[in-house]
Amino acid sequence: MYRIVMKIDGMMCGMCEAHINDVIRKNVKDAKKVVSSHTKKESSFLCDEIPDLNGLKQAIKQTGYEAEDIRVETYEKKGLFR
Ligand SMILES: [Cu+2]
Repeated sequence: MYRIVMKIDGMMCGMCEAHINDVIRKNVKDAKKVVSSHTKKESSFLCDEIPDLNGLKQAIKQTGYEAEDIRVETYEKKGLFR
């Protein structure tokens, strides 16, 4: 699995967080644990395959926000199979 972490500019409140979460869910079909924080100016989610990050960036831009930095980390599920 991968964890995608994005720095988002323009989020001011919980509504903005919900907007970004919607954009992520619409553009990344297998996105899980979608979380956005306007205080951290950051959104993150888990996915099995690395999605089209450029497309996601564009979709976020069209919603009125700016994804400035997108980071891909490998993510290991811990403890699920024990
Ligand atoms: Cu807002």
